Amino acid sequence: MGRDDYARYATSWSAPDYSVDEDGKVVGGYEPEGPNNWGRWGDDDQRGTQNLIGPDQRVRAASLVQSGKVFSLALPIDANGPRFHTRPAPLHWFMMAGSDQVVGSPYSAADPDFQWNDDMFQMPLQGSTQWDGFAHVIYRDTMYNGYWAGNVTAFGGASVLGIENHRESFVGRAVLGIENHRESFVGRAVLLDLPRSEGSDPLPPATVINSAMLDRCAEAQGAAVEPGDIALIRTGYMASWDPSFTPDQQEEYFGGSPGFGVDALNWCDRNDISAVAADTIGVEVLVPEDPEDRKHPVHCGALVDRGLPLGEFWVLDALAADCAADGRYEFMLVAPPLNIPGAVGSPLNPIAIK
Ligand code: UVW
Repeated sequence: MGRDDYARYATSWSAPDYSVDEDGKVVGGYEPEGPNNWGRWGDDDQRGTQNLIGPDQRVRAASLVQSGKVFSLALPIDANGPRFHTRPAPLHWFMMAGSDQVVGSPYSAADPDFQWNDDMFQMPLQGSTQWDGFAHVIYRDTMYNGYWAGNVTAFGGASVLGIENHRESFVGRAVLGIENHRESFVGRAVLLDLPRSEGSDPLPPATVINSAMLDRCAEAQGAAVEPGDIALIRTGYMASWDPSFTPDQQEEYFGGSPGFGVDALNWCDRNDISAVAADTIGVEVLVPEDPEDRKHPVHCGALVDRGLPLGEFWVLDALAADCAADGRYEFMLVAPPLNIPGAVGSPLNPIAIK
């Protein structure tokens, strides 16, 4: 039993028409025909456009800190946040509570005056404010830079392209002597407040964001986009989320998300953008424009072809209000993922500092 064609399942199975080399890369299979970054930072690169941020960009970003204002761009992680119904709500429970010790537990015997609480948390890594890593999306069995989908298993996780490639590891620093350039997502960011420049807050459902709209917004804001910038895209759509939505209503809500059309990725290429984060479930417009194109063409074009990370469910309203008030849409962003080896994405608490 298995698959006899892309996206078709059958009781028969044919061997794929490609092979996989000793580096875990597909040979003779999918290769992007359009813009892509495969090989741009080496055949073994697993950081993609985050290579566009180095020490110089971070120094530039730090020079933008003027007022000392700090904005967390994360949702509270609870059952109320926007979340697709295939991704369960977070579970939060306690292994130990001080109240157990107050009423008498074995641990209160030795020192009845010392008590503590210990808790535990379980959640889908794609279930709140997050980064999509490159192993999140596969097209024709292939991921960014040509890595084979078989490198990610339920048992072993992502043996390539895991989110930990965006963190400087202890081994990297202390043993291999790698310089501290692998801490991704710390740099200069620019907020593009599209509802403000387009005169509709939120953007109407299913609005396709294209290059012209992004240029128009940057110009209206007087924002200079620089190579290596992380682009934060506000649509205003998150405000219409209702935690009491039924699964059908959730489908309808997410299925009308405004977001990037494929042309917006050309804007990212032209500006050497190092990552894109939005206040929607997928950055990408839903439903995508062209039914003949790949199912999620922006996910494929960004994560698979370009190695361009996507941030989803970022909370941008308070930051946008402050940017409108002081006219400064550029700031320093500190947004590293959690270091979960083998994970394909990560929740995080992005911090904008102005
Ligand atoms: C997919 O598109 C598969 O998921 P997400 O929007 O969470 O990246």
